[in-house]
Amino acid sequence: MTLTATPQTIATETTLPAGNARLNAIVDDVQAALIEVIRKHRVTDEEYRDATLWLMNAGTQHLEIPLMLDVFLAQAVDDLNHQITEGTDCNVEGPVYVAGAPELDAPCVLPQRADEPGTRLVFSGTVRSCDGTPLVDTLLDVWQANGAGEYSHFNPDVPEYNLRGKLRTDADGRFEFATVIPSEYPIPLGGSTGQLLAAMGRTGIRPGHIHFKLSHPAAQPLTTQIYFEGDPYLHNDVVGAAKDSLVVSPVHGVDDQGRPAATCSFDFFLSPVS
Ligand code: MBD
Ligand code: FE
Repeated sequence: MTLTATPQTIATETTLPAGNARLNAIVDDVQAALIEVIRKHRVTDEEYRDATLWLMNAGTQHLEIPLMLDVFLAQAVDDLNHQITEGTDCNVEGPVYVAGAPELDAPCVLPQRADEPGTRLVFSGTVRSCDGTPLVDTLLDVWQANGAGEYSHFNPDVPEYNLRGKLRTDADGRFEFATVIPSEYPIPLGGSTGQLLAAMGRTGIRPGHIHFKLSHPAAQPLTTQIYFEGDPYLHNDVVGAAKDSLVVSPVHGVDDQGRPAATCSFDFFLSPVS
């Protein structure tokens, strides 16, 4: 008798009525999609074992699984769940958000060192509802890397809460804070995600960006990121998250001490609570 390599149908266990039907359907589809990949690329025993080891290693590294999922899947989930036609586009939260950033009073300056790497930047703008009404007292939770691509809490040399802070819009819905322009940024590449990207020949770089979480009682919360015109990685983002609608054009000049400095502005529009 000759054995054929005809794919067998998947032998799945029968499921009990108490099982979660949605979970069942999703896990079945994930399994079917991966089996499709295995068949399409004729995955070998050795490759299967390598993948198992790679995942096992990732699981032993702090924050490596969330980083890996954010690199490959987060923007798809984000886009699907925020298909809002009005309002500012959303963008992935990413793995480096830290709760508990200090609340800043006007004039707001994101916590930073005297010699913080990066061009000085004053970022201003407004927060409005989609009909244009200023949203007074909107909370903006802001976090970013510096001009050397370093985030606090993820780089041992950077002080806690460096370039992280919370501020509020004023009576006209305006906000303003002083910071530095974040540079293009290699995601943390020291673990399994970096190992995979390097093996694939990818550089693992994101365009420079500032993260925002905006909240106001009369509006839907918004998590997004702002990018900078001219950044060479805008269309070559390892996470595939950068969107044209979220790009600002900084105006370059000098500050009152003659140092290079820039300004930029962005108006956020929040969707009404449904
Ligand atoms: C980041 O800083 C980030 O913003 C995303 C989305 C993924 C990895 C690192
Ligand atoms: Fe980031």
